[in-house]
Amino acid sequence: MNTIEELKAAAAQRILIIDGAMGSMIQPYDLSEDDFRGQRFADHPSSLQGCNDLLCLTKPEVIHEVHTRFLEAGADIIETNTFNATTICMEDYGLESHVRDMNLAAAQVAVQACKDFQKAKGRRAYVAGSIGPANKTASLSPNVNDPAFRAITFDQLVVAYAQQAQALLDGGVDMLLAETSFDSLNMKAALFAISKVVRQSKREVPIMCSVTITDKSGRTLSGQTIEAFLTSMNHFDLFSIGINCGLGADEMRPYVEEISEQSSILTSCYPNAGLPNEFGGYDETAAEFALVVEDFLKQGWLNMIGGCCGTTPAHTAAIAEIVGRYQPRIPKAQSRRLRLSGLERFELTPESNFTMIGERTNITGSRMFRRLIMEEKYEEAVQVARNQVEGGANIIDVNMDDGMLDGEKAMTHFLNLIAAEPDISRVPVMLDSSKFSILEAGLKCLQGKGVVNSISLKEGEQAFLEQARLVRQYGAAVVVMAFDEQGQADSTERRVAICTRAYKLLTEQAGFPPEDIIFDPNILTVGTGIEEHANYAVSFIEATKIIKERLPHSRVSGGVSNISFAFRGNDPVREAMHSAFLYKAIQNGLDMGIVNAGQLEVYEEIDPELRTRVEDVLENRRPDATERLIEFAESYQREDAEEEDKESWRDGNYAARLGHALLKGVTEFVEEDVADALRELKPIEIIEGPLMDGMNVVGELFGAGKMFLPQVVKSARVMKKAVAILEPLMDAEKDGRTAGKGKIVMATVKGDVHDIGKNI
Ligand code: THG
Repeated sequence: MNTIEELKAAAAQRILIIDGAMGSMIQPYDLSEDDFRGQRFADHPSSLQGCNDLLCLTKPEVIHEVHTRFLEAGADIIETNTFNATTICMEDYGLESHVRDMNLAAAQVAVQACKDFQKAKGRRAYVAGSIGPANKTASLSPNVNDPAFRAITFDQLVVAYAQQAQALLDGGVDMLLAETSFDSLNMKAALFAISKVVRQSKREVPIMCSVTITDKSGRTLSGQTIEAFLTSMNHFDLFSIGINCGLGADEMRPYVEEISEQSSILTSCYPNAGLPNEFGGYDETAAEFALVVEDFLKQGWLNMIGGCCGTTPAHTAAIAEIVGRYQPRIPKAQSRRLRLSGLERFELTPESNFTMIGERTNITGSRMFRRLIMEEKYEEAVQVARNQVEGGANIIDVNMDDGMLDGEKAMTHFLNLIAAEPDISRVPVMLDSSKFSILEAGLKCLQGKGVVNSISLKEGEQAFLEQARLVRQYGAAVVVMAFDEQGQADSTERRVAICTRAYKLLTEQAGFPPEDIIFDPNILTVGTGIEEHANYAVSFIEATKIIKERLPHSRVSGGVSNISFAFRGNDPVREAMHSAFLYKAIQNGLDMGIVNAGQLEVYEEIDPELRTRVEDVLENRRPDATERLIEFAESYQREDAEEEDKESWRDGNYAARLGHALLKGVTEFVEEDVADALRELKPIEIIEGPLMDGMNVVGELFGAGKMFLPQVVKSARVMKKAVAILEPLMDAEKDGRTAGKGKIVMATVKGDVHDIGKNI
């Protein structure tokens, strides 16, 4: 049995115990500057007192003793004294060049302690090589004036973590524990480094991963929710995932529960001994600690339990006394779903209607965005991203492909900037480039789980597999374009054949889970007047349907605005084409699309004559379809030029205007229209009359698949705004008449699609 099998077997039998704090155990030894220095560092130019990681070299007997005390108290797993033993942290002491020795020595002393203990007591214990988060974060700028600045990069972290992991493994640790993650990008860099080192070592090593939540926001320091964190780490074949440090057990409770709920692997938890007192000390006694922790065990949330800051062998012993009474958690299989993350998780559920990917942050797809980037007007460029998210984009597509630009640099700079905007970075990023080096530069900036757009079989299987494996190591999902050595697929058969071939390669050879694969069967331009193009939309939709049937768990996406390039300059016609295309494509299984979020026409609202002519083109229904659309489009162009059509809805009565605003999600005129309505109706009558009428239309269209969820959410925003105006008026009316407001309690299943309705 290798270590993984051995530990898995043990964890299936019982809850394993992780040791307690190293730092607070070293303090009582009262070690002097000379003790820290020992002989080896007697002449070191700067002070070394307090550099605990150094003690494995200069006072190994102390560290051996601490390990032994935790083992005697009942620990199954002890952590090496290497939390800060990276070149990054050791720079503070000028000890970078001794990092390998520190880790080797720390591993050896811990392994020796386990061996000695086993000899004496006959019980096998394990050594986990501790890898801390480092003292610099890759996702946040320490400089308020320069939000794109980073004190450390992904690449620098990978080098440092790889060196540490290598030394720990060479020193003989049984497993690695990347812990106290306050920034998922740091953690992803650690896992990236570890996977490289472990692959080279040809050993199978259990890798544990642990996050920390530092305040009551329930988010990591870099802003991720627990769900988003779990999603960001999901690509890695971890032995266990859990939470430590930051909080005492009591405050950790909801997060422990969440991790337990949402992980398909073993879970761990090692809290501090309460919150620190005003002197930075920890007061929670072993008995108090055990009392809280016992409830976690009773709930069946954990497979491993231990202590972090301030916990002593007494705490370990208190845990050891109770663990035997409880069964270890049985990990739950999670459903196969595409899960992405920014600061928050984005999940495609079976109920997900349509996912919008904002297309505007693309310098090849927007003249404005291109100009802003070229002129380095990044602040305004960030605003473009924000507008997409506000317009309903669930993901934003970022493209910096231009011959005149350092694409890697621009991608990095822009992503670092939006990382500082929580209202933007809450959504996942889709990295869009035809250059793999730009995609890779982008991957190094995302703490969340993003999407690479795209890879293909253009350069053959080997390059495809290499890129896919790398994407996976960075922890992203992937868009695969229907492109192969012969070129772009434009028939249904070729579209399906290439996607099928890619699916097999990805799932069978690159270790890609099918739910992380998004196929793009090429949305190509129709209405060009070229006969070979006439069937492009039909074929895309046919291929979509077949792909969804034959390639389980995969998703289909496409660049929707491509379809209408032939009508450039005529936005009403283009929007009608997008909307009619989406209506059909979504019915046939299209899951997501790169679109101009916020500017999608509602299908039912398209002028019926225009719609017929558009659908004739899209569905390739008649040989003169394109001609007839062009003819009709000309009249549209004129109208559009007069800017008449767009605002004509403002001429209707207030009921019609409110109905229109609800349908289209226009919040701009709500005050005006509500004020008008108030001249004739009481507040409650406005809500029950024109507003509810409008929402009923929205509801019917949604039920019929003619509006998608993001559009409905925009309608709901209009409703909310109108009600917010009316509510105080109703309260004023009621004053003195009724005995106070009633309360409505609304409950839905957490995570269920109905939450949306409740929350808005
Ligand atoms: N598949 C995948 N990725 C893609 C595409 C795809 N990425 C790029 C593109 N296609 C999708 N994005 C856009 C973005 C903008 C436009 C079209 C597709 C667009 N722009 C206006 C135009 O060119 O007329 C620009 C108008 C302006 O300058 O403001 O239409 O298919 N995987």
